[in-house]
Amino acid sequence: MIRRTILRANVKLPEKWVTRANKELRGKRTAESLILRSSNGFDVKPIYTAEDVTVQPNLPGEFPYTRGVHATMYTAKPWTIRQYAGFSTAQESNAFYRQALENGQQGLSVAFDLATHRGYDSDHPRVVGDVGMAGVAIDSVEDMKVLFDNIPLDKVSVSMTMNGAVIPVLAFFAVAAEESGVPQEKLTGTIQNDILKEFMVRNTYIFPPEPSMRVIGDIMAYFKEKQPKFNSISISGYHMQEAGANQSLELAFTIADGLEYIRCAISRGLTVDDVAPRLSFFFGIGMNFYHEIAKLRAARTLWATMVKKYFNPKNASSLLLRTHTQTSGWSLTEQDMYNNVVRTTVEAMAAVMGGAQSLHTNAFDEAVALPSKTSSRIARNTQLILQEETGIPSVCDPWGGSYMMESLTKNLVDEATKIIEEVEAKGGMTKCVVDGFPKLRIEECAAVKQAAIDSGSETIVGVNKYVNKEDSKVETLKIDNTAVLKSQVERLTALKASRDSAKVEAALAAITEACKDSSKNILGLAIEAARVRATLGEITSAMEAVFGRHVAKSQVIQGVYLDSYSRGGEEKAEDMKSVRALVDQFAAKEGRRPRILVVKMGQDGHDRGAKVISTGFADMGYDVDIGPLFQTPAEAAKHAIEADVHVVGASSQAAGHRTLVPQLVAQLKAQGADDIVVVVGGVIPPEDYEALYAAGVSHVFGPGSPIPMCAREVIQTLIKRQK
Ligand code: SCD
Repeated sequence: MIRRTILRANVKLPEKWVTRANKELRGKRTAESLILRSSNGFDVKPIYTAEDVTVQPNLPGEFPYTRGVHATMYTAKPWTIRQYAGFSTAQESNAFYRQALENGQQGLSVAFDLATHRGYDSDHPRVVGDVGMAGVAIDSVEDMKVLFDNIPLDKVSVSMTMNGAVIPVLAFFAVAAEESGVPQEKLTGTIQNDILKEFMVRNTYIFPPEPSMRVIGDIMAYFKEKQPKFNSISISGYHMQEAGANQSLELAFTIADGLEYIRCAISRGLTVDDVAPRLSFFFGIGMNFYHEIAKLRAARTLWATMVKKYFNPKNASSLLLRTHTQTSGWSLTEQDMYNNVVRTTVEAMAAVMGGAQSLHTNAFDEAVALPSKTSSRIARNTQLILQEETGIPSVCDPWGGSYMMESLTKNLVDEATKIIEEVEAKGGMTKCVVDGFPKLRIEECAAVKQAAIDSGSETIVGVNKYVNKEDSKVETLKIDNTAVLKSQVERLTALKASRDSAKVEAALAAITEACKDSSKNILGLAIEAARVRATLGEITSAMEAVFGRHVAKSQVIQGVYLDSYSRGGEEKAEDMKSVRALVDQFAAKEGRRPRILVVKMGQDGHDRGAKVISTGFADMGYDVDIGPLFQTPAEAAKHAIEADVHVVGASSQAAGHRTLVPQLVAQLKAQGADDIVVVVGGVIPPEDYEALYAAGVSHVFGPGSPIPMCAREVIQTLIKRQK
């Protein structure tokens, strides 16, 4: 949210209330001016009455499940406390999981490092900066066995966030369980396996969209036969919200993705009832409290209604939208970091009041680093307190029947239905993802939101209002990337020396053949390969030989940042103008506009920051190039030189900057271009600033830096260099 709006024809306020409100307001403003325009585009009224409720919801456990998928909800079993974690080596992550389970965590949720996500073994030259950083490094079944050592996989359900390299990871998990005495049919848990949203926002894909959908079909078919208690996909809106989507877009694209996965299953000869009961969901929960509760209620309603309409299942379980939720990582701020505990608590309350099945609460320091022991404990305890101290779980759907909540839920259902119908009319989500329309809609939303924050029309306490002038440094967790890398490489070398290479080669060749022949199941063959100790990189390469590796195209959206920022008032519009004037001054002398290349190096695909910066800088008069994702420092330097840029802006969200940015500066120097200014932005802990400056970086912009301020500092540096 939110800006004031004027009364629209379809927004009615009760007359009696308007009279009373106007009297209270004593002419300073009108009752109608209290209506807010939500970021979803519909109006939020200051008062709701029975007249706003056109649909009375059914009971929890009844179609369309608006009030919950179970009749008893948390009164019989509260949501699962499932903290997403993983870092460094399998051994260190295993110790962390065991301690978390002892201290009240109820399910596991594994975070893999970016090398694993993208299907590279730890010794691959493209991943030096990524191994063990944003998650745990897994190269083979041996690592997976260490990861779950002494964790009973027949009792603890395990979620794994893996999409690109889903085949080798599932294969390693099945074999690790089997070798610890737990057969596949007993395994409970969830694999994220939601490739469509990867192409839209998260970017840890490996293969192009069509073969990626084939892989998903293989997994659904395999699970139906062999791993029936495992949820085959966690259809995720979370990453859309993190990338900037508002609730309507998040809802609509997520539900539309789900419909597409059912179609994918049907196209392989499965039925809706073979797969839909094991499809699960995942939504982000941000600071828009009422709307987030309404969103989960709307999601259940939409899913049940749409699945019934399009597939008419026989099994009622096919209609149930069961969902994991995570508090918003994007809402966390580096400034005045302890405020994040409060934000996470409010978001967690929205998740559970919305009836989520499972929840991850973010740690307060995740704006800049992986969570420390202390911040992880506070995050977990936030949920334990909600479960055991507040009484919140003692009532099913506590907001049910609220005039406001029922009205917001219906608005969201209506708004999302329109978008889903637009997607369906375009031929479904795979087609839309290929032509890029959902991605652009989300990026546009992100730019508008960032401009609203930068201009102050949307408040973030401690960032653009009530800024804390005192130093509030927080100790953060550091991963020694070089030590993890060394240990992984040693383990890989030992593994390769001890296995039967002829068996490995035969197993990999069978995978390659299966990729050419859709009657074969790739997952079944990957499990055979895992048994003989093929590595993650090898299994991926065996598939890549047929499928190829996907390369995405990047586009810069123009105009929306300027438009939204200027709405922050005259002072803000002037601010933008003064940056543009500096840009023009530079251009007049230089004979061309300042040119910036925005790069993402390593396997970090979080590109919201890069996209928003590109849009903002373009709106302030810069020429902007966006580099392709996943560049090495040498490739980024070459690109910068070829594009003849004045500045390279490296955006880093996954801790790779410590290794990759100094390499970028060195590469520019080595290629004779040390006149190119290097700036860095994103999730950069303050204690890393000095090392970056020492390496030759000119500016570091941490989370929450307003774009006009960044654009001004960069252009001032360029002007100084002109003299
Ligand atoms: C629950 N049960 C009940 C009940 N409540 N039965 C009767 N009455 C009630 N009131 C039953 C359920 O039916 C189920 O049994 C069992 O109890 C377990 O409950 P559940 O509700 O299914 O809970 P859980 O096992 O925890 O599963 C929750 C999901 C699952 C379905 C949502 O998919 C899940 O755990 N997802 C987590 C995904 C995750 O961790 N993602 C992290 C992503 P049956 O099964 O027999 O029916 C992180 C991420 O991407 C971060 C960002 C990034 O990396 O980019």
